Amino acid sequence: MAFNVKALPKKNYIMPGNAACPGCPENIGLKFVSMALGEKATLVVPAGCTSVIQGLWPRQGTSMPVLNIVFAAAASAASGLSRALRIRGKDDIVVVWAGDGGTADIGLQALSGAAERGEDFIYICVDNEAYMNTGIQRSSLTPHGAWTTTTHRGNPGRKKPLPQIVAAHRVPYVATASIGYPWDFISKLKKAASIKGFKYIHLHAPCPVGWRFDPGLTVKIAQLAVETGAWILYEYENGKLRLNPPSNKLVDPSKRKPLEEYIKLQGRFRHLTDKDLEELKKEIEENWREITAILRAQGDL
Ligand SMILES: Cc1ncc(C[n+]2csc(CCOP(=O)(O)OP(=O)(O)O)c2C)c(N)n1
Ligand code: SF4
Repeated sequence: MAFNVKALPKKNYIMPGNAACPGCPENIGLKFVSMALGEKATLVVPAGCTSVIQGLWPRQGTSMPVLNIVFAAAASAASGLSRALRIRGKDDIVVVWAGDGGTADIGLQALSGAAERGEDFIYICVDNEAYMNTGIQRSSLTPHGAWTTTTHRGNPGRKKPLPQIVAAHRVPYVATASIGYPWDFISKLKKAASIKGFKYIHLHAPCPVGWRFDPGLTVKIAQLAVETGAWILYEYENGKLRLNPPSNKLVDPSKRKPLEEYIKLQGRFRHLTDKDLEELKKEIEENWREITAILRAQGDL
């Protein structure tokens, strides 16, 4: 959705001096949420880094209203909040802001229920690919081979295809996004806000602490994930899939940067064996194959 950059709110909704680590992707992403939705957004935040950085009075670091809630209940609380606001005639936008652990593991049941009921809110999974707030434990969104404190030799599993799982609920809007592509994320937020019903945005959010990289590299690593094809930017609108720039130019693998450029900057992949690297590449190719098969079936490729 096109938007006028000059018309974005000038107000700073994310306060300086909050408790985030330097280079925190959750803070960066939340700033974009506030730029896209401004006064209209009410956040529902389950346990995780953001609940500690932004949600806990008196240290709250955002001027957006925040409802802190237990892990399993984020999507249920957002359902109730959104319904109550509508009954009162208010058009505030309820936004769940939950980590990958809080979404793909502990909050999945409530998320699925809200999606299936067609509740009217935006669910954002801020995916830093591990349970960061409690010390970098593996989640079901940790990629293959990544070190975490519970996978010392590298994650033997692979990343759960959560956006596809949510899309299978036939909700009106599902998108992937990245903190390295703010215009794409902001326009997806604005589009989601204009649609009635359940909207899901899966935000890729590289974490310097858990991924072991220099905090000055957060945005670069987010961009490399997309440029190497490890993270694909797309959206489903009423069931129709579309690739978004720059991923729409990367269907041909020869157009992508080598995966090694993304991997080599991260300490969590330092121990990676050639076999692990091949496995990771295989997984990424499978993701692309699935996406391109859908585009072909739609007649768009
Ligand atoms: C039911 C329950 N289990 C465990 C915890 C402890 N806990 C608090 S934050 C957290 C990690 C959250 O990870 P994630 O959702 O990925 O968000 P992140 O910290 O990475 O932002 C855990 C396990 C909890 N608060 N509630
Ligand atoms: S651990 Fe990562 S996600 Fe959590 S506050 Fe620090 S930089 Fe942000």
